[in-house]
Amino acid sequence: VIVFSDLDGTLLDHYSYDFSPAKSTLAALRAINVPVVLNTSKTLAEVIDIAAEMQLNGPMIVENGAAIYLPESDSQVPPLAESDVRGFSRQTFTKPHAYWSSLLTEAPEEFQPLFTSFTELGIEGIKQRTGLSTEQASKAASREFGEPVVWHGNDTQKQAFMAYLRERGAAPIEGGRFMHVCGECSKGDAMLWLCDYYAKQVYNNNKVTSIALGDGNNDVPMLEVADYAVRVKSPVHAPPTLQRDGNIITTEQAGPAGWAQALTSLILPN
Ligand code: 2M8
Ligand code: MG
Ligand code: MG
Repeated sequence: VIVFSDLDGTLLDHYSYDFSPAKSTLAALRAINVPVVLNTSKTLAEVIDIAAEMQLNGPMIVENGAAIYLPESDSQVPPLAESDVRGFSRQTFTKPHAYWSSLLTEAPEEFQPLFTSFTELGIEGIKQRTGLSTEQASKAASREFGEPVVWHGNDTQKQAFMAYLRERGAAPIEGGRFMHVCGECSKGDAMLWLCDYYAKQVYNNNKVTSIALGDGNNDVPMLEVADYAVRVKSPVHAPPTLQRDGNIITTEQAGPAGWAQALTSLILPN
């Protein structure tokens, strides 16, 4: 079994970014050697800190499936294709940040007043929008792949903007607060890639059972294709709509408390 988890609104409280209600469950999963792979919109710089606090030292999926990073210190999982990237090996699934951010600066005049990119927001703007500290906000700003934007327009305008981006190879996806503009990567594709890698490289060709947990629309791609989908309740929006049949759990509690509750009932011995 491998657990794939979103952060904001899922393993981290939507408002406070606290994960203490999930601490004992994280420890219990560690004790039975079940990997917990963070699968998030956040950047590598942000995830490094959070993984350390959670005592997770395995692979992590960053920026909505844009890349997988594996610490070189992980002795269980063999290194990924690209080696020696600041202490990690890496597998990437999309073009770099400069490509997607110039797509935004070059977008037609009519769209420009309708959005503000992370680059335009700057550290102060990111802090205001997210409640992150200066240090955390500057780590959130260090995008390597996609570019988050704040959307100011209406829904019709949003559909037109997203269609414009899609025609140019982007696959925009909405997180809890921002629209993320990146290539055709997803949390689901990266998750399946990593399951396959574990099966071949770590588990002697035995199939991996995946459990995905998320609260938002950007989690749908992984919730659709995981063996078990856990929709963690959000205090701010309805649970994402899924097309799949079966093995869907919707938690009663929000955020990390719901996370812990679902994993306790799914895999931990009572
Ligand atoms: C952004 O991600 C969240 C994910 O749902 C969002 O779109 O609301 C990212 O910029 C991430 O890097 C940042 O940490 C987070 C902070 O709320 O916002
Ligand atoms: Mg989320
Ligand atoms: Mg603008």
